[in-house]
Amino acid sequence: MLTASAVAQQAPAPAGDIPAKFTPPTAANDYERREFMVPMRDGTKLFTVIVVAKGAKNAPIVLTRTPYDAGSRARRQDSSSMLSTLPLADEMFVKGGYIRVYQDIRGKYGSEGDYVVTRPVIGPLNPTKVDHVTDAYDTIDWLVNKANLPESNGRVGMIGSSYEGFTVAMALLAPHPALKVAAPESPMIDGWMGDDWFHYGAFRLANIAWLGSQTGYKGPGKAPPSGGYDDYDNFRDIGSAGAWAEKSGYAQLPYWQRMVAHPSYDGFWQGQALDKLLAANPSNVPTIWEQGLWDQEDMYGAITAWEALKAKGKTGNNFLVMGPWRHSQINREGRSLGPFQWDGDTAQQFREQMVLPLFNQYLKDGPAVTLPAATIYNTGENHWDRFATWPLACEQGCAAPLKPIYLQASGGLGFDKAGAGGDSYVSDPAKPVPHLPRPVNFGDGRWGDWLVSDQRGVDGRPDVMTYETPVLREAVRVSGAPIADIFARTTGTDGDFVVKVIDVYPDEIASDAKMGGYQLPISQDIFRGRYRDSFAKPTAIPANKVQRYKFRLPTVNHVFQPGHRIMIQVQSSQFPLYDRNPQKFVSNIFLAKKSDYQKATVTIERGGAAASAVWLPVVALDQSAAMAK
Ligand code: PG9
Repeated sequence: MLTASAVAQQAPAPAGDIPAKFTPPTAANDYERREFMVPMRDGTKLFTVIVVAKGAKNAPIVLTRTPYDAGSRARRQDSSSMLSTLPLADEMFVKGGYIRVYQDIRGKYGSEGDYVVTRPVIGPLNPTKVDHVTDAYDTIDWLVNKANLPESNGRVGMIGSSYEGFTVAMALLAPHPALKVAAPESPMIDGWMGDDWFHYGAFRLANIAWLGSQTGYKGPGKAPPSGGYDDYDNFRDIGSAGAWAEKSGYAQLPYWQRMVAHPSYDGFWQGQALDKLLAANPSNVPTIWEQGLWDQEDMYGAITAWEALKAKGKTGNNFLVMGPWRHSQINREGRSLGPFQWDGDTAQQFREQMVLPLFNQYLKDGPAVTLPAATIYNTGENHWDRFATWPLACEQGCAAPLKPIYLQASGGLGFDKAGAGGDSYVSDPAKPVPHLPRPVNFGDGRWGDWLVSDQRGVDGRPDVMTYETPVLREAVRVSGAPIADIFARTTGTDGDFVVKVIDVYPDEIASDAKMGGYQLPISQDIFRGRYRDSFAKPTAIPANKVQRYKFRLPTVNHVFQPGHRIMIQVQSSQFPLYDRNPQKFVSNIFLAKKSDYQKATVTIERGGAAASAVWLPVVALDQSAAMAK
């Protein structure tokens, strides 16, 4: 029998069970994870994680600059294997012997300095001496210094999606000589025109929570609660976006205040439009721009940036890839989107067959790659198209012009202009058209796929005008950006126009019954009527006078198959994705009062001199001549 004191000697009461320092063993790891505070030219230090295989020599570097926590971006899970440690999208780089670097941008997570949302370039909108151009430059300069990273071969590629894609695009404005290749993926390029914050002036309530979590805190944050489960009710009942922000605490956030101060496309937005900045500073860095065809967040940026550089003569080193993806899906699996199945893992195909060979060529002297100018998934035939030149049809300067498909009487749609007439509906801000079947909770998991959601959810509402062709006997191929061209009058003095191009599936599909009659939107956007003459200077719509609303829709590369129909839907709200237009002209819709919201009768004109149409990029079915060899 042990005495009580003998027991105490064998198991002394500890001071606490948590040691001052616990270090999991790393000796068995096949990599090293190093963390540095990398100094920028203004003395600010940025938290930088380097993951390098043990024994690496003469290895190229892939850099991502992120506002989303470099420490956790560089850790899929704890593992002794570099392949398992880094995210799925890095597997190809690990297998290829790359050094992987993630860095917190200034002011976020482990980095010092001030965080400014999508910090503009140095100049009138950024009076400091630093921006993402200089921070990327200084980081690359530090990374290629052998004293800091002896295993490197002195060459760097940048990659990243969305905000991270924005930081890649910024680095291209004055690239460090060691930046040899870049992959901006669904980058935020123009926050007003068609990426995260507005689309042609309509404000995207769907992204507002991002501001709360991202700018409410330096580190991980969460958005303030928005109220009940149905965000349709939450945002409608309070009135304007400004009233909602006041109630939810967002009004304290400087970026929100800037947004409210700049509802129009004034110098604040124009000065940050990266497509214009890139065109003014076209780089020679080979760049592969990636964009999802159903990107619910940054649908505008990559293609616009690619076009802007193409217009500056950047062809041999400026590539576009558009896949059948939602936002940032290229970092994950790309076999499907909503109910649609693609030909294999299209995201992996992008990563391994397009990005990796380009990176290998410029970072490792790999074989020369023959990437076509534009590689775009054909969403009607389910395969990639590799275009030597693109778009195939456009307003000016393409092999084919756009072809108008006209809204016709009795819900008809056709390539022939019909006689004059109109269709009226009451657009009621008290009952806006939901973008998804209610209840709509922004966190309910439907956000990612919503752009492929079945539009029968709203078809048939009295405030949604639906026009469709007869059943197609022959396939119709569209390849380019459609242009909505709506002639309308309203009893209000402001108003929104949502236009959707839809592929209507046959009523019966034997192999997949639930797809029968599916209304698949292939392109859609919203336009805030007050901007019909100028994005910078909104004007009231003259009540009851026909006005023209002409705007470009997102790019398509699609084939409407025989047995399908082409459909166009027009409506005046899409809520709570977009804030409601009061339909009475007020100077700033963010600050509209509840009493400003009023019903309006909207009439869509058809035929004659006011023939509402969508100009479609219709081209011949056989496009073999346009394909890259
Ligand atoms: N779409 C997100 C975003 C980018 C830029 C500004 C604000 C939000 C993102 O996914 O990063």
